[in-house]
Amino acid sequence: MITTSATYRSRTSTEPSPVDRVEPVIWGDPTGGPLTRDESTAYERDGLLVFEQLLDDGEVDRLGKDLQHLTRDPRLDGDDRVIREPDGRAVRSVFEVHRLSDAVADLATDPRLLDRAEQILGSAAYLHQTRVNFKPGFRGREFYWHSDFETWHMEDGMPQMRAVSVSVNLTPNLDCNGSLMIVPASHRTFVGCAGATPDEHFRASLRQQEYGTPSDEALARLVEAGGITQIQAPAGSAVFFDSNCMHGSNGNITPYPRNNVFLVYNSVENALVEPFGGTTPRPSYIAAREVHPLG
Ligand code: 6CS
Ligand code: FE
Repeated sequence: MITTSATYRSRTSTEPSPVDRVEPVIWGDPTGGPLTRDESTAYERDGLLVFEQLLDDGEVDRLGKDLQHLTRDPRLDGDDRVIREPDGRAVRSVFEVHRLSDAVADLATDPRLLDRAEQILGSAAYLHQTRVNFKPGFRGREFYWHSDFETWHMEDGMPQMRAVSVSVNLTPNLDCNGSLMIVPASHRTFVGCAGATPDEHFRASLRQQEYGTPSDEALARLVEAGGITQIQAPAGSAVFFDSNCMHGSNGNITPYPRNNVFLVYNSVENALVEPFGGTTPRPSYIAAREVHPLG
């Protein structure tokens, strides 16, 4: 089973009809561990799993200190890996953080993450993308609804739905501070989006995404079927979610920062090819084009 530009169509002049996922959700042995049978069943069904406080306070503090330094590091002034909010002030994201932080590099190969990811992917894994998304108190802006796979397929050339994101909470993710919202079971439907991808789209989309977002009708249909799970979990928790989950997060006007580090594990058998949307491949700090197996 390979996917072609005809399998999952998007970024067309009018919105294509949603299509059913053709790939498995768990590519490895669902009972082969470390995921329990119940966890595998839940991941197959919902496309997400939450492991509360997988990391201890000391590990979270080390990550937090490393990543906060990045926002003040003069060596990163003008670095394209640092994405600021649309108002140009607060830092919104820093990409390729596994190269900038030893704590994140260690986390990426931590068996508590990597072993689960490789079971889901059914193969060795490499890092497609790493980032820290800061959502500072008072000023953190929203991430509009989207499927990561839709972007990674169309703009990076990711062939199949065989990647898993792990979001590790560095601060408490509350109901009020812009915590991640995922539509359960949305990973089973590919929702194509209307609108041709602008050149160098990433320069705008990483600040505020307007292309590669579902229509109100398509989003409402997914939510009608699966609801919305708002991931409220303490610092140190890890959320595993399928590359094609529809997800987003609200802005943060509370005093409580919502900082999460994201590691995207891709199967070594799912290496990027030419973008299916026909655009120029995005830079490697957003989408790694060399495969370096982690195991
Ligand atoms: O385009 C991307 O790869 C990034 N954009 C979003 C909104 N989620 C995934 C990733 O951070
Ligand atoms: Fe995303």
